[in-house]
Amino acid sequence: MKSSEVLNDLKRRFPNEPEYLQAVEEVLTTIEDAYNEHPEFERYNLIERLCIPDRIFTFRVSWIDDKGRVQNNMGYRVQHNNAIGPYKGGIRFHSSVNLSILKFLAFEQTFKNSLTTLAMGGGKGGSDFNPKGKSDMEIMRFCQAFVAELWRHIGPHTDVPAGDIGVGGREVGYMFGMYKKMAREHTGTFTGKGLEFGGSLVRPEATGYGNVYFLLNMLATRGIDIKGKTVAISGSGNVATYTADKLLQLGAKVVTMSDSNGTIYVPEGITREQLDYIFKLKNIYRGRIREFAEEYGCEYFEGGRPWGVKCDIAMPSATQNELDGDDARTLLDNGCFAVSEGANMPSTPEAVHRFIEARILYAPGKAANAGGVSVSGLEMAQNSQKLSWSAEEVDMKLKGIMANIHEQCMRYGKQADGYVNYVKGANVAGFMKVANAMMAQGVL
Ligand code: NDP
Ligand code: 2IT
Repeated sequence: MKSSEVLNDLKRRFPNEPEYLQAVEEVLTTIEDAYNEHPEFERYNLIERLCIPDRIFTFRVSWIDDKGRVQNNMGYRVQHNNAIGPYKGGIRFHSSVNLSILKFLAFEQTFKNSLTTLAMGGGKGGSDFNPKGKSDMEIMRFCQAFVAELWRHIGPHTDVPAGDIGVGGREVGYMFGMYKKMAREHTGTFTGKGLEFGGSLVRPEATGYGNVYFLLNMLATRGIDIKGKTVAISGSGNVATYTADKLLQLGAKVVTMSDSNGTIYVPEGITREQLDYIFKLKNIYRGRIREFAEEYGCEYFEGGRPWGVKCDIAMPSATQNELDGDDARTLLDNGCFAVSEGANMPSTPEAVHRFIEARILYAPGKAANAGGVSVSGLEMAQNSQKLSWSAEEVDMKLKGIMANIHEQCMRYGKQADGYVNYVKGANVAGFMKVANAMMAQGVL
C-alpha cells in the first residue's frame, strides 16, 4: 500500500483515536520520498506494520484508597515495535490517559529511540489514575496494583518502562519494588530508578538538559548565543524544571513556567532561588504554580498558557497539543525565532506548519526531548555491566547523543534553499533505521 492509503485505512479503522492519527499523519507525510525510493518496503507492507503496535495490554487496576474505598482504574502497555531493541518508553499517570494518547506516544517513541542510536524499541504505558491530591500511601498502593498485572509483560530484555507525566522517581521506585518482588529478580527492568538501586546519575536532568543541548546545536547553525536570550517554558514538572536549570546555568532568561491551572510571568527572569522554590513546590509540597505568584508577587495568568509573552525562544514542556496555530502566530509576531519541544507533540499541526513556513529553528519533540530516553538507555547499559558511571561521563555521552541526533536531522532535513526541516530530518532518519531492521528480520 502507498503511505497515503495506509493513512486513510488507519483513519477508517481507528476513527476515535485523534492523537494517534495526528502523530502517524505527520510521520507518513514527511517520509513519503524516502519510502518511495524503496519499492521493497511497499511489497512487504512495511508502513502498515510500522504504524500498528505489535501488541497492547489493557487491564483493570483495583486499589484501596485511604478511606477504605475500592477504586478502579484502567491500565495499559502499548508494545509498539522492537525491531532495534527491547520495547522502551515511559509510563504516564494522568486522568486523560486513553489508548489514543498511549498509541501516539508509543509510535513517536519508536522513532525517537531509533534516533538515539541506542538499542531500544518503542513502547508506552500508563493509567487514567489521577495522582493529584493522593497521599503517599495511595500512590504506593496504586503503583503496586498496577505492577501486579504489568510485571508479567516486562523484563530487562523484553520491555523496560520509565517515567512520564505523573510518574517520577517516587513512582518508579514503588513500581520497581513490586516488580522485583513478583519477578524474583533485581534487574534493570525500570529506568529512572533511585541511585541506590541501579539508577543513573543525570537521568532526572536528562530530558531538560538534552533539550537545551539540542537547542544549542540549532542556534550554532545561525551563530546565535544563548546568553541573555529570553525563553518561555511551559510546565513545571521534571522536563520544565531541568530545562530552566540548564538555561540559568548558561545565562539565559526564563520568563514563564506553568501548570494545568495557569502561567507565571517573570519578565526580569526567574532567579536560581525562585527555581529552587518551584522545584520544592512541585516535588515536595506538590503544590500549584499559583503559589509561586503569591510568594513572589509576580504576574499570574489563571487558566492561561505562556505563548502570549514576548520571547526569543519557546520550549513547550507540558503536554500534547498545548500550542496551537494562533499561539504560533503570536509567538512569531513577537519575534520568537526558535522552538525546541520538551514535551511530546506539544505543537498542533497548524502550529508546526506556521513555524516551518516562517523558517524559524523548530525542533520536534522526538529529536529535542530524546535526551531522557537516551540516558535511560545508558542506565540499561550500566545495569547490564553492574557498574555506575560518573555524572561527567553520562553528561558527556548525553551531549554527544544530542549532537548526533542534530546531525541526523541536518543530513535528512536540509532543503535546497539551506533551511533545515528538523521534522522531516528526524522522521526520515528515525524511520530508515527501523525500516531496515524490520526488513532484515522478515515479516513478523
Ligand atoms: P511531569 O508530570 O513532571 O510534569 C508535567 C507538567 O506538565 C506539569 O507542570 C503539569 O501540570 C503540566 N501538564 C500536564 N498535563 C497538562 C495539561 N493537560 N495541560 C496543561 N499542563 C499540563 O511530567 P514530565 O515533565 O515528565 O513530562 C512533560 C512532557 O515531557 C510530557 O509531554 C512527556 O511526555 C514529555 N517527556 C518526558 C520525558 C521524561 O523523561 N520525563 C522524556 C521525554 C518527553 P499539572 O501539575 O497541573 O498537571
Ligand atoms: O517520552 C519519553 O521519551 C519518556 N517519557 C522517557 C522514556 C524512557 O524510557 O526514559
